[in-house]
Amino acid sequence: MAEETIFSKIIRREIPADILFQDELVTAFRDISAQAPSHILIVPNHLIPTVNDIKASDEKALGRMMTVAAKLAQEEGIAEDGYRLIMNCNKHGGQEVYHIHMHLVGGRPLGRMIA
Ligand code: DGP
Repeated sequence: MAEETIFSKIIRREIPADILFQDELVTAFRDISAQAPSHILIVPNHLIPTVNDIKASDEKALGRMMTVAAKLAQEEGIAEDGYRLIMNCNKHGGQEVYHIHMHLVGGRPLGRMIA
């Protein structure tokens, strides 16, 4: 059984966060250490520790994460200029919180990035 992270407490609204969207599958909230004018984390409500742990039964939540990313990009006013969606996995990927999350980052030019 994977251990819960701080994100489960945010999802259950046990600790404060700037939540922008929540439904039965996903929650989106502003990153506490924003790297750009818009920096939002979109997470499944149920715990999946890393991308390596994703199962077919998670596909509905993962699809909703993409739909919500597109909706929030529109609402943030960054859709036309563009933005980046990032999911870090494990140590080499720079993952710090072991509850999968998609970073939605935009509001400034981000430059080319592979690593
Ligand atoms: P990653 O390195 O991909 O695991 O990114 C984790 C992100 O989570 C990092 O950008 C900072 C953010 N974060 C960590 N703890 C909290 C928190 O308690 N609240 C919020 N809003 N964001 C957090």
